[in-house]
Amino acid sequence: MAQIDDIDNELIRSEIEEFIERPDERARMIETFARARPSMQEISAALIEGEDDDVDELTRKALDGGITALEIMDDGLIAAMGIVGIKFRDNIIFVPEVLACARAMKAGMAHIEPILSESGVPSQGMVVMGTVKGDLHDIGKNLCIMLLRGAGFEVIDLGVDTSSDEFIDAVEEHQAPLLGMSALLTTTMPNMGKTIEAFIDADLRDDVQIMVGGAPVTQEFADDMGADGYGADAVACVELAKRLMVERERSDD
Ligand code: B12
Repeated sequence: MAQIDDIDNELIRSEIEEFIERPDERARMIETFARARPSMQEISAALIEGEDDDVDELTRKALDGGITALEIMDDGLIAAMGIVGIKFRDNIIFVPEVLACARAMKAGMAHIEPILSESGVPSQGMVVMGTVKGDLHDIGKNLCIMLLRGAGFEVIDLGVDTSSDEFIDAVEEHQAPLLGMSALLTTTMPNMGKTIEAFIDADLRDDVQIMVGGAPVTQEFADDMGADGYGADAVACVELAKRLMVERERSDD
């Protein structure tokens, strides 16, 4: 088991010691950052401080130094968002600070997006993606989109606050076989189920495979609302999309 002193970066060490109180979360954070290389910890520290210029610069340097975009995404950017999320939940920081962190996250994502979205493989199919009605969180959805594009999927991004009608119109217009919905709020999660019901009412449910995700979503919730699949992270989202496409092709035969 990793120890706090295994983490190189002083700011990360003090953030964990000062703000991460729950033993399970503390152990998870120590484990995550202890295995991240120092340059990734530096990116995380800059993101936690909401320093978008520094994240921009450090991400560019890391890529120039040969670190992969996927490692930067996982060990630099997403890892840092874990600490930001806990501090937000525990009222240590508030919306303006989180917005600064989100801006810093986007500054890093701007560098890794072209790389992760670059695909040398033939088209795997069309996916419509959006964050559900009432929900403005888009960082996780955007990461999923980057990796989907990188895996060869064509993605129509409907952005945030997407109504059932907008999802239906986009699926119909693009004849998309796959739809992905993201929700980060417990209050907006039910809008995923409502959208699935809207597809049933429009007699379109059999035409599209529906996948769902977002921090509060679980496999159980996905099953209950009648989704075809749930993915816990962006890598799982791509695996799921591939699996659902194969299942669809089999059922078309
Ligand atoms: C950043 C953030 C914000 C930013 C959003 C900026 C942006 N452009 O996205 C801002 C400041 C705007 C914000 C606002 C609010 N937020 Co907020 N926010 C967060 C925070 C800290 C991080 C979310 C994030 O980006 N995580 C990092 C990404 C990479 O993870 P992710 O989104 O989970 O995505 C991954 C997976 O879930 C999966 N995935 C995601 N989507 C999909 C889709 C599919 C199909 C698949 C397969 C997989 C998948 O893959 C992704 C990549 O690995 C979370 C805390 C947390 N623990 O989640 C709170 C959090 C979600 N927010 C919360 C709240 C309460 C709010 C506000 C109501 C606060 C307020 N009082 O105004 C508002 C709501 C605004 C609205 N209407 O949406 C609460 C929700 C609590 C709840 N029970 O519902 C949280 C949990 C914080 C807390 N209190 O603990 N927030």
